[in-house]
Amino acid sequence: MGQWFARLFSGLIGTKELRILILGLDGAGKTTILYRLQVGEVVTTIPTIGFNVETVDYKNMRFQVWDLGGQTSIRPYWRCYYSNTDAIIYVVDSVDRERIGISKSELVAMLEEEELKDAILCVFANKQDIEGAMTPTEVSQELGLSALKTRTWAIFKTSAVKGGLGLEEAMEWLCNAIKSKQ
Ligand SMILES: Nc1nc2c(ncn2[C@@H]2O[C@H](COP(=O)(O)OP(=O)(O)OP(=O)(O)O)[C@@H](O)[C@H]2O)c(=O)[nH]1
Ligand SMILES: [Mg+2]
Repeated sequence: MGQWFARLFSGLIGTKELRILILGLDGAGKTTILYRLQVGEVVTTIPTIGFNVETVDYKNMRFQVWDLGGQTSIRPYWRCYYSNTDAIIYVVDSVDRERIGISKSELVAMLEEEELKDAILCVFANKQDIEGAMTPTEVSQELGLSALKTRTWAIFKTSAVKGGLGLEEAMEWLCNAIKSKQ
């Protein structure tokens, strides 16, 4: 019994919760993705004012996932959450060609932050189930991702609603990227 407890405790102490931020413009699908990852279902969302935070377990890893509101007036508060972040999931509405430039400037500004200099970047080119969505290659070009020299990054095509397309693959990459940094 004593040994069993000891094992249980050493297991828990050894489990470091990794910190992930989900960022992106309003309406990109951040909250939908958070709950798709956590409960595996599409939930009905309302625009996030403030944040949602949930624990997500994935392949022996435990993540504390923060989903922040993306509206223009709320974006300045993103920086309050930057410290100790292991990875950023940056969600793009691949149908929103009009605001892809704004999405790029927010991303560029964020990546210049000292607190995020070691954070892994995983871009979700979301809403791929909608016809006319930009491909990941287009999204990558629009965001200027090829200019990132020192950052560990990748882009995935996702749909938070249609069978959770791409989410599994993206999480798999993220877990491996985090592991190889540790
Ligand atoms: N077709 C489609 N709709 C999606 C997808 N992901 C999210 N949505 C829809 O997009 C709308 C906005 O989704 P949210 O998850 O609330 O967006 P958000 O990024 O959290 O927005 P803020 O909280 O305002 O920053 C909702 O109606 C979602 O159902 C997707 O992959 N495909
Ligand atoms: Mg939201």
